[in-house]
Amino acid sequence: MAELIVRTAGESHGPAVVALVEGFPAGVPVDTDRINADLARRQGGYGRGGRMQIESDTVEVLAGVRRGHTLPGPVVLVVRNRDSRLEEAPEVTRPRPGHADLAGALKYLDPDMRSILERASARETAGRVAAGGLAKGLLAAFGIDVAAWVTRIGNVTAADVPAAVAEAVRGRDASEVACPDAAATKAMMAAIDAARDAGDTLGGVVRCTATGVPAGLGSHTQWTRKLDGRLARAVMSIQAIKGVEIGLGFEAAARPGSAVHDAIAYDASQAEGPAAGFVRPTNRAGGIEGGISNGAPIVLSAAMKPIATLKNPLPSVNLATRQAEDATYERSDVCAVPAASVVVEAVVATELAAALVQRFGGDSLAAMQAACDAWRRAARNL
Ligand code: EPS
Repeated sequence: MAELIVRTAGESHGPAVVALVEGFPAGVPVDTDRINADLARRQGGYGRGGRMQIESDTVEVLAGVRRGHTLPGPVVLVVRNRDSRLEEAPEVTRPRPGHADLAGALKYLDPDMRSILERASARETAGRVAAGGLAKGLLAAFGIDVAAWVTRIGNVTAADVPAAVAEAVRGRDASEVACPDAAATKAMMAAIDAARDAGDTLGGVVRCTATGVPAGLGSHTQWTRKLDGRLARAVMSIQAIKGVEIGLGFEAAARPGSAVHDAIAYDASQAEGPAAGFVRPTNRAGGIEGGISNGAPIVLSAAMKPIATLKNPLPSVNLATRQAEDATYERSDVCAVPAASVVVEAVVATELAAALVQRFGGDSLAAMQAACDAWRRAARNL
């Protein structure tokens, strides 16, 4: 069975971050301008630190693309690091609480945690965003669009987010913190300034929506194939993400069933749509029931913890002496939630592309589209 898999390689201060994309269908248009626009968005956001002044991320295609379209073979995408100084970077012996430092040192029995943090760093997500850009090209051919934005930073929550995705995206793109609510944007920036002044960091919440997803992605037949499980795993694997909710998420636990589940209606005018005319006046399930997409937009939220590198560090222990010392401080970001929103978008796009390949076969875009069209015709006559 066709399987789309994305792997990355590369250290934060090594020569490059690389993404290897296997099982991607042939004949999909590759828009490097669009990938570069996502890479630029990932670098931005109020609260980023000095590193992003150095980098200027752009994608290089090393394999798997000819004349602007994917070949059947694997695709290799490269994002070079300007701040490449892995050999010279100093040893790190005072682990930062909340970072991979200590757990990694104990696992690999290496007291120089440089060997851990370089790969644990969120720099790796440049590779996942590049691969996500490729996946977005496949999704676009099926009318699927994925968009994410920030709904919370620290204790500031967006109150006024437009229901229409295109409008929310316009608001997001005008905001310094990728939040569609202009008033909340100002308060979020003030909260980031206050955290910076205190030598502290801030986390937040990202909301992601995928529209146009046809019913039938994922499967109830095996836990490994459930779409919600796959999305949750992909999003939870992003650096610093500590919670993922689909649809109502934790709120569903507090409500009676009648206020959680989405009533079903039929609207013949939407027979060509992603649910073949079966519509829902509400979408509290977030577009997934029984591990299968139901044709409604997929909606998920992700909670990001504050960055673990603190200018005003927490107590730690020097591994070389076993003496109590403050944790290491290295140049870092105060808040990277806007960047994380771009990464969430990318991994959701990748996971949906993988589910689409599993559903409609992965040899070529044309074959997948023919299979999808055949399913749409049959679903209308269900
Ligand atoms: C990171 C520390 C900072 C961030 C980095 C993640 O890098 P540096 O140590 O070079 O200042 O800027 O994020 C990126 C480089 C990126 O591209 O997102 C960390 O410790 O995780």
